[in-house]
Amino acid sequence: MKLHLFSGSGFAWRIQLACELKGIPYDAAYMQPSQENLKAPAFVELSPRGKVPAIEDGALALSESLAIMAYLDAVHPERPLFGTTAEETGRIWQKCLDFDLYVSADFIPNIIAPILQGRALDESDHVKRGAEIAHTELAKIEADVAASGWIVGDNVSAADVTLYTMIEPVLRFGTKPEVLKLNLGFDTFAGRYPKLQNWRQKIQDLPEYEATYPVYWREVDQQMAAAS
Ligand SMILES: N[C@@H](CCC(=O)N[C@@H](CS)C(=O)NCC(=O)O)C(=O)O
Repeated sequence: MKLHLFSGSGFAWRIQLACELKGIPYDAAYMQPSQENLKAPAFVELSPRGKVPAIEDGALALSESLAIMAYLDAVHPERPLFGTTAEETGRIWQKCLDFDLYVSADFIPNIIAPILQGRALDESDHVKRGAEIAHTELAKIEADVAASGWIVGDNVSAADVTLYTMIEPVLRFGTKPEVLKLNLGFDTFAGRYPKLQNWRQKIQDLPEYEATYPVYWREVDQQMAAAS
Protein backbone atom coordinates (compact mmCIF):
# COMPACT_ATOMS: atom_id res chain seq x y z
CA MET A 1 0.00 0.00 0.00
CA LYS A 2 1.18 3.51 -0.81
CA LEU A 3 0.27 6.45 1.43
CA HIS A 4 0.45 9.92 -0.11
CA LEU A 5 1.13 12.55 2.52
CA PHE A 6 3.11 15.53 3.57
CA SER A 7 4.79 15.78 6.93
CA GLY A 8 2.85 17.80 9.47
CA SER A 9 -0.57 16.95 7.99
CA GLY A 10 -2.73 15.91 10.94
CA PHE A 11 -5.13 14.09 8.62
CA ALA A 12 -2.31 12.01 7.16
CA TRP A 13 -0.95 11.36 10.66
CA ARG A 14 -4.21 9.49 11.35
CA ILE A 15 -3.36 6.94 8.68
CA GLN A 16 0.21 6.56 9.90
CA LEU A 17 -1.07 5.93 13.43
CA ALA A 18 -3.74 3.52 12.22
CA CYS A 19 -1.20 1.57 10.14
CA GLU A 20 1.33 1.38 12.97
CA LEU A 21 -1.28 0.34 15.53
CA LYS A 22 -2.57 -2.39 13.23
CA GLY A 23 0.82 -3.45 11.91
CA ILE A 24 -0.01 -2.64 8.28
CA PRO A 25 3.10 -2.05 6.16
CA TYR A 26 3.03 0.89 3.76
CA ASP A 27 5.26 3.02 1.57
CA ALA A 28 5.11 6.68 2.47
CA ALA A 29 5.06 8.88 -0.64
CA TYR A 30 5.95 12.30 0.76
CA MET A 31 5.10 15.33 -1.37
CA GLN A 32 5.75 19.04 -1.03
CA PRO A 33 2.44 20.65 -0.01
CA SER A 34 2.24 23.04 -2.97
CA GLN A 35 -1.02 23.64 -4.82
CA GLU A 36 0.82 22.62 -7.98
CA ASN A 37 1.47 19.16 -6.53
CA LEU A 38 -1.83 18.76 -4.72
CA LYS A 39 -4.01 19.86 -7.62
CA ALA A 40 -2.01 18.10 -10.34
CA PRO A 41 -4.39 15.96 -12.46
CA ALA A 42 -2.54 12.73 -11.59
CA PHE A 43 -2.96 13.39 -7.86
CA VAL A 44 -6.58 14.57 -8.22
CA GLU A 45 -7.32 11.20 -9.79
CA LEU A 46 -6.32 9.62 -6.47
CA SER A 47 -7.80 12.32 -4.24
CA PRO A 48 -10.61 14.25 -5.98
CA ARG A 49 -10.22 17.34 -3.78
CA GLY A 50 -6.46 17.31 -4.12
CA LYS A 51 -5.82 16.76 -0.41
CA VAL A 52 -3.71 14.34 1.60
CA PRO A 53 -3.99 11.66 2.80
CA ALA A 54 -4.69 9.37 -0.11
CA ILE A 55 -3.84 5.72 -0.43
CA GLU A 56 -3.33 3.36 -3.30
CA ASP A 57 -3.93 -0.25 -2.41
CA GLY A 58 -3.81 -2.45 -5.50
CA ALA A 59 -6.33 -0.98 -7.92
CA LEU A 60 -8.07 1.06 -5.22
CA ALA A 61 -7.39 4.76 -4.70
CA LEU A 62 -8.99 6.26 -1.61
CA SER A 63 -8.96 9.65 0.06
CA GLU A 64 -10.59 11.10 3.22
CA SER A 65 -8.85 10.03 6.40
CA LEU A 66 -11.91 8.55 8.13
CA ALA A 67 -12.81 6.53 5.03
CA ILE A 68 -9.23 5.26 4.79
CA MET A 69 -9.18 4.24 8.47
CA ALA A 70 -12.52 2.42 8.04
CA TYR A 71 -11.21 0.65 4.92
CA LEU A 72 -8.01 -0.43 6.67
CA ASP A 73 -10.02 -1.70 9.64
CA ALA A 74 -12.23 -3.77 7.34
CA VAL A 75 -9.28 -5.27 5.42
CA HIS A 76 -7.19 -5.86 8.55
CA PRO A 77 -9.68 -6.65 11.33
CA GLU A 78 -7.05 -7.43 13.95
CA ARG A 79 -6.75 -4.74 16.64
CA PRO A 80 -10.03 -3.10 15.62
CA LEU A 81 -10.12 0.69 15.59
CA PHE A 82 -13.89 0.93 15.10
CA GLY A 83 -15.00 -1.23 18.02
CA THR A 84 -15.98 -4.81 18.58
CA THR A 85 -19.71 -4.36 19.14
CA ALA A 86 -22.36 -2.51 17.15
CA GLU A 87 -22.78 -0.04 20.01
CA GLU A 88 -19.07 0.66 20.21
CA THR A 89 -18.84 1.10 16.44
CA GLY A 90 -21.67 3.63 16.52
CA ARG A 91 -20.15 5.52 19.44
CA ILE A 92 -16.71 5.65 17.83
CA TRP A 93 -18.17 6.93 14.55
CA GLN A 94 -20.21 9.51 16.43
CA LYS A 95 -17.03 10.87 18.03
CA CYS A 96 -15.02 10.77 14.78
CA LEU A 97 -17.68 12.74 12.93
CA ASP A 98 -18.23 15.14 15.81
CA PHE A 99 -14.50 15.87 15.98
CA ASP A 100 -14.23 16.34 12.22
CA LEU A 101 -17.42 18.28 11.55
CA TYR A 102 -17.45 20.56 14.59
CA VAL A 103 -14.13 20.59 16.49
CA SER A 104 -11.81 20.63 13.50
CA ALA A 105 -14.08 23.23 11.87
CA ASP A 106 -12.92 25.58 14.65
CA PHE A 107 -9.35 24.40 15.21
CA ILE A 108 -8.17 24.60 11.60
CA PRO A 109 -9.51 27.87 10.15
CA ASN A 110 -9.61 29.85 13.39
CA ILE A 111 -6.40 28.77 15.15
CA ILE A 112 -3.98 26.57 13.21
CA ALA A 113 -4.17 28.27 9.79
CA PRO A 114 -3.82 31.88 11.01
CA ILE A 115 -0.83 30.93 13.18
CA LEU A 116 0.87 28.85 10.48
CA GLN A 117 0.30 31.57 7.90
CA GLY A 118 1.73 34.25 10.20
CA ARG A 119 -1.47 36.30 10.43
CA ALA A 120 -2.54 35.44 14.02
CA LEU A 121 -1.39 38.73 15.52
CA ASP A 122 -3.11 40.77 12.79
CA GLU A 123 -6.28 38.73 13.24
CA SER A 124 -6.05 38.47 17.02
CA ASP A 125 -9.80 38.92 17.71
CA HIS A 126 -10.61 36.12 15.30
CA VAL A 127 -7.98 33.79 16.77
CA LYS A 128 -9.00 34.59 20.37
CA ARG A 129 -12.64 33.85 19.53
CA GLY A 130 -11.48 30.59 17.93
CA ALA A 131 -9.60 29.71 21.12
CA GLU A 132 -12.70 30.41 23.23
CA ILE A 133 -14.72 28.01 21.09
CA ALA A 134 -11.87 25.49 21.29
CA HIS A 135 -11.91 25.63 25.10
CA THR A 136 -15.68 25.08 25.16
CA GLU A 137 -15.18 22.01 22.98
CA LEU A 138 -12.19 20.75 24.99
CA ALA A 139 -14.14 21.08 28.25
CA LYS A 140 -16.94 18.96 26.77
CA ILE A 141 -14.47 16.33 25.57
CA GLU A 142 -12.68 16.35 28.96
CA ALA A 143 -15.98 15.63 30.70
CA ASP A 144 -16.69 12.74 28.35
CA VAL A 145 -13.39 10.81 28.47
CA ALA A 146 -14.21 7.14 29.25
CA ALA A 147 -13.29 5.62 32.63
CA SER A 148 -10.54 3.70 30.81
CA GLY A 149 -8.84 6.97 29.88
CA TRP A 150 -9.60 6.41 26.16
CA ILE A 151 -12.26 8.40 24.33
CA VAL A 152 -14.59 5.41 23.81
CA GLY A 153 -14.46 1.99 25.46
CA ASP A 154 -11.43 0.22 26.87
CA ASN A 155 -9.00 0.48 23.98
CA VAL A 156 -7.40 2.97 21.66
CA SER A 157 -9.81 3.54 18.76
CA ALA A 158 -10.30 5.67 15.66
CA ALA A 159 -11.90 8.28 17.94
CA ASP A 160 -8.58 8.70 19.79
CA VAL A 161 -6.60 8.81 16.56
CA THR A 162 -8.98 11.37 15.03
CA LEU A 163 -8.89 13.70 18.02
CA TYR A 164 -5.21 13.34 18.87
CA THR A 165 -4.03 14.40 15.43
CA MET A 166 -6.13 17.57 15.72
CA ILE A 167 -5.20 18.47 19.30
CA GLU A 168 -1.44 18.14 18.87
CA PRO A 169 -1.19 20.79 16.11
CA VAL A 170 -3.33 23.18 18.19
CA LEU A 171 -1.06 22.71 21.21
CA ARG A 172 2.09 22.96 19.14
CA PHE A 173 1.14 26.09 17.19
CA GLY A 174 -1.07 27.65 19.87
CA THR A 175 1.89 27.77 22.28
CA LYS A 176 4.45 29.27 19.89
CA PRO A 177 6.34 32.06 21.68
CA GLU A 178 5.01 34.73 19.30
CA VAL A 179 1.36 33.85 19.99
CA LEU A 180 1.66 33.45 23.79
CA LYS A 181 0.83 37.14 24.14
CA LEU A 182 -2.65 36.42 22.77
CA ASN A 183 -3.33 34.36 25.93
CA LEU A 184 -5.06 31.61 24.01
CA GLY A 185 -4.86 29.35 27.07
CA PHE A 186 -3.21 26.35 25.40
CA ASP A 187 -0.02 26.65 27.47
CA THR A 188 -2.07 25.69 30.55
CA PHE A 189 -3.69 22.70 28.82
CA ALA A 190 -2.29 20.09 31.25
CA GLY A 191 -3.74 21.77 34.35
CA ARG A 192 -6.98 22.72 32.68
CA TYR A 193 -7.73 19.34 31.12
CA PRO A 194 -6.10 16.68 33.34
CA LYS A 195 -8.02 13.78 31.79
CA LEU A 196 -7.08 14.87 28.28
CA GLN A 197 -3.48 15.36 29.37
CA ASN A 198 -3.46 11.81 30.76
CA TRP A 199 -5.03 10.65 27.48
CA ARG A 200 -2.32 12.39 25.44
CA GLN A 201 0.28 10.62 27.54
CA LYS A 202 -1.43 7.25 26.98
CA ILE A 203 -1.17 7.78 23.22
CA GLN A 204 2.43 8.96 23.40
CA ASP A 205 3.28 5.89 25.51
CA LEU A 206 1.98 3.49 22.87
CA PRO A 207 5.01 1.66 21.45
CA GLU A 208 3.76 2.39 17.91
CA TYR A 209 3.56 6.15 18.47
CA GLU A 210 7.17 7.23 18.02
CA ALA A 211 7.43 6.01 14.42
CA THR A 212 4.51 8.25 13.43
CA TYR A 213 5.75 11.53 14.90
CA PRO A 214 5.89 14.02 12.00
CA VAL A 215 9.37 14.05 10.47
CA TYR A 216 9.24 17.81 9.93
CA TRP A 217 8.23 18.49 13.53
CA ARG A 218 11.12 16.32 14.74
CA GLU A 219 13.58 18.27 12.59
CA VAL A 220 12.29 21.59 13.97
CA ASP A 221 12.38 20.22 17.55
CA GLN A 222 16.00 19.16 17.07
CA GLN A 223 16.99 22.54 15.61
CA MET A 224 15.34 24.35 18.53
CA ALA A 225 17.00 22.05 21.06
CA ALA A 226 20.40 22.65 19.41
CA ALA A 227 19.84 26.43 19.39
CA SER A 228 18.89 26.65 23.08
N1 LIG B 1 -11.40 15.74 5.17
C1 LIG B 1 -10.07 15.47 4.71
C2 LIG B 1 -9.19 16.67 5.01
C3 LIG B 1 -7.81 16.53 4.37
C4 LIG B 1 -7.04 17.84 4.40
O1 LIG B 1 -7.60 18.92 4.65
N2 LIG B 1 -5.75 17.73 4.13
C5 LIG B 1 -4.91 18.92 4.07
C6 LIG B 1 -3.59 18.65 4.78
S1 LIG B 1 -3.76 18.51 6.53
C7 LIG B 1 -4.58 19.22 2.63
O2 LIG B 1 -4.25 18.34 1.88
N3 LIG B 1 -4.65 20.51 2.26
C8 LIG B 1 -4.24 20.98 0.99
C9 LIG B 1 -5.30 21.76 0.27
O3 LIG B 1 -6.44 21.81 0.74
O4 LIG B 1 -4.97 22.31 -0.77
C10 LIG B 1 -9.54 14.20 5.38
O5 LIG B 1 -10.05 13.84 6.46
O6 LIG B 1 -8.67 13.52 4.82
